[in-house]
Amino acid sequence: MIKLNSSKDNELDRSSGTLVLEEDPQVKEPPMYQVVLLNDDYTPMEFVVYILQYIFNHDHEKATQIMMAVHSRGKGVCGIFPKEIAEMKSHEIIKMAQAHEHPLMSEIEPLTD
Ligand code: TYC
Repeated sequence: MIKLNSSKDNELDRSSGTLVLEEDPQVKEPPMYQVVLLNDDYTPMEFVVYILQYIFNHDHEKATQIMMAVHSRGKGVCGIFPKEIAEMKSHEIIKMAQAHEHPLMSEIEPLTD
């Protein structure tokens, strides 16, 4: 068995036959962020569905499901990305909403693992 280890150098645990490799910081995954959509009383449902298809490539059924979850629960996750991409997509939602004079809002939240 091979285990990844962030603190120790490579070592072999002979009793269990486990090779413990030092983690390479260059191959560590970036911290991930959720793009969250917030409900409001004015943005048309079809506009939200359109945004979810256009910015997140969700199909119409998935986009409708996310929109309805946000509509009934107050907020919901549109997707999970590295921080810079999550920020870009969240800004894109707000820009498109403003361009159409809808109050639709989005934020990003770090994913704690
Ligand atoms: N609540 C809105 C309506 O009834 C629809 C809506 C859904 C708005 C999701 C924002 O993030 C949202 N027209």
